[in-house]
Amino acid sequence: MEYFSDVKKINYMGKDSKNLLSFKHYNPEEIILGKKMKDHLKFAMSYWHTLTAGGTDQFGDATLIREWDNLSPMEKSKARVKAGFEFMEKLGIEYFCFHDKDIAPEADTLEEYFKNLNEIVDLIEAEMKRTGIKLLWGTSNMFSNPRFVHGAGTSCNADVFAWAAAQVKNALDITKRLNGEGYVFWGGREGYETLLNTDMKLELDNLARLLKLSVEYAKEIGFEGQFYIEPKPKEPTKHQYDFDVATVMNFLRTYGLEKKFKMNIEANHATLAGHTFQHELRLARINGVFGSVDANRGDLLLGWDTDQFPTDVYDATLAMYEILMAGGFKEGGLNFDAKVRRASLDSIDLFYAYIGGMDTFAKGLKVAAKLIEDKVFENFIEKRYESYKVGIGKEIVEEKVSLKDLSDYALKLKEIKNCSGRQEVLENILNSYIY
Ligand code: XUL
Ligand code: CO
Repeated sequence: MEYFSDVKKINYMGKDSKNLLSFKHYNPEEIILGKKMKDHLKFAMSYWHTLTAGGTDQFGDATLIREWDNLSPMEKSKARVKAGFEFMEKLGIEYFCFHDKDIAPEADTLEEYFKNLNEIVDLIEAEMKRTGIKLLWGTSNMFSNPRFVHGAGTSCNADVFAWAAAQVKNALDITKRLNGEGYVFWGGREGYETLLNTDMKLELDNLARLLKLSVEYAKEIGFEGQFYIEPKPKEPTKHQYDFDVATVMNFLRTYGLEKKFKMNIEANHATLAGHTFQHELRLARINGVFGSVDANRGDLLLGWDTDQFPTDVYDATLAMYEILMAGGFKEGGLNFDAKVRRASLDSIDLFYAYIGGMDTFAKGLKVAAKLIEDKVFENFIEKRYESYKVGIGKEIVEEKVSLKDLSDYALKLKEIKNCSGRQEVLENILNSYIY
């Protein structure tokens, strides 16, 4: 059965095409900086937003009607697998990401839940074999079920900690079985509502314990994929422990986990933390912890995690600039952690959304590659900091001077001359590359 029969394979038709079901910039086989566009971008479909989301929000019920809505829970899960692979094939998307809960119905007992999961994983495995589509990363949903009301690894209830451990164990088994390139921890409820009832130290220690146990188990089963933490400052909790890249790096270093994890950076989480997407990518890059990306965008006027599809070429260019400068994706990729608006009622809107996101990042990639080829920012930055290449600057960098040496040097200075930062002209140059 075909689930999206009104859509055929989406092809690249170039920027002047009027066909709304075509790519204007994403030309998968085109070579950019010596590599195919599709291998630079490694686009992935998010199972949850694409196949299970119904358009609910804090005030309203589901609005999005799908072919599989009226099926029994297991049949619905099977239909979603088929629809998901058809969707990815039609868009030429080669990766997907999922939470355990996205693919199979939960049950009263863990045993039954794992049985459901296994049955669906069989089907996913067969579809992966048929299509060559790969798993970018797996994860476990430890935030939706009421049992996680106080958190998962950070719950005050040790039984919940054990349940979470069981879910992670099973999700790691599945991810390994499906040759997943990575495994993500996003701590949706790993945070607090009020410190009046919270043992912050124990919660953080326990969160680290859960991560350590997971790393150990991965070793035991021979899972060699990359582990990621996905930072987010808040929502659903008032304060989430994985606040931003800097906070997560400090956490990992505190608990000796820094060599085991990289970052999965989401655009909308960065802005919620008061940073730009580029800032979070840059910080990860310069610290060697850049891993993967959840591409989306928020809405400045709303201020919560709206998870909209990325359409801003400026942001995508700067993101691709950081990604290329980090050496590009290795185990990671570009997962569209984005959903259509609840008024975008039809299945075809999913295609328009992905086409827009893919074209935006393809254009961003092309512009970023050109900027890097021409060393636009590198040359400027190199010149801006040239005082550290010679004389006193060189000695500072080589750590050959004491505070007293510097003081003696400064006392002899007659005048200090600063150069312009040239922000406006750099912005103009960036725009001229985009236009
Ligand atoms: C929530 C979010 C998650 C993670 C995976 O804001 O981004 O979907 O990406 O758990
Ligand atoms: Co995400």
